[in-house]
Amino acid sequence: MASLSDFQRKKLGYIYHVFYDVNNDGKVDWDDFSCALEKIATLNKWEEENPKKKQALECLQLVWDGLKKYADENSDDEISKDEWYKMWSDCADKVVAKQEFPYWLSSYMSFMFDAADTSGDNVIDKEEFRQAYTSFGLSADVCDSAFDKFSDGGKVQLTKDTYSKLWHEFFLSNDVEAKGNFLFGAIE
Ligand SMILES: [Ca+2]
Ligand SMILES: [Ca+2]
Repeated sequence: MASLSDFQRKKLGYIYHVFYDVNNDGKVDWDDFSCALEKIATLNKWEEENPKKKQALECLQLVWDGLKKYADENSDDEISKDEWYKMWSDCADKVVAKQEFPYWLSSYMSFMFDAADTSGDNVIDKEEFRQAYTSFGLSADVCDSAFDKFSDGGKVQLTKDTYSKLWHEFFLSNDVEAKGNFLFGAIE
C-alpha cells in the first residue's frame, strides 16, 4: 500500500475541509453535496426549475455514489477523514501508474470546471475563479494570489486542459513548488 507523504496528507486534509465538508460538520456526506449544489446554482443564477440544476444534481449523485463506493469502508453513508486518507493511500499507486483518476473524481473535476466557468467560454478567468471559490469560503485575496501563482501571472489560461493538468498535480505531486498546489487556494 502506498503511503501518503505529510505534504500530500496536508493537501488532502485541506480540500476535505474546504471543498468536501461544505457544511463544516467535520464529516462528508450527501448533505455536503446538496449544499455544494445550492452554492453552484446561486453562482450560475439557476432558477429552481432550470434543467441545468437537475443535470448538476444527477452529476453530483454519480460523484457521491462513486466516492462512497471507494471510500465508505464501514458503510455508514459518511466519509470520515480517516476513510478519506485511506482511500487516497490505496489509490495512489494505481493512479500514479495509469495517470488515471477514479471515474467519480474525473466527473467531479469536469463538473467543478463547468460550475466555475459561469460565462461558458471554456476558460475560467480570474474573476470567475474568485467568485466560485469565495462561495466556498475562501477570501478574495487568497483566490487572487492563488490564481496568479498557477496561471503564472495570468500568462497561462485556465482552460479545461490546464485545469486537468493542475488538478492531477494537486493530487499526485510531492513537489511543494508545483503550480497545481494552488488550484484550490492556499493549502495552509
Ligand atoms: Ca459535512
Ligand atoms: Ca464511513
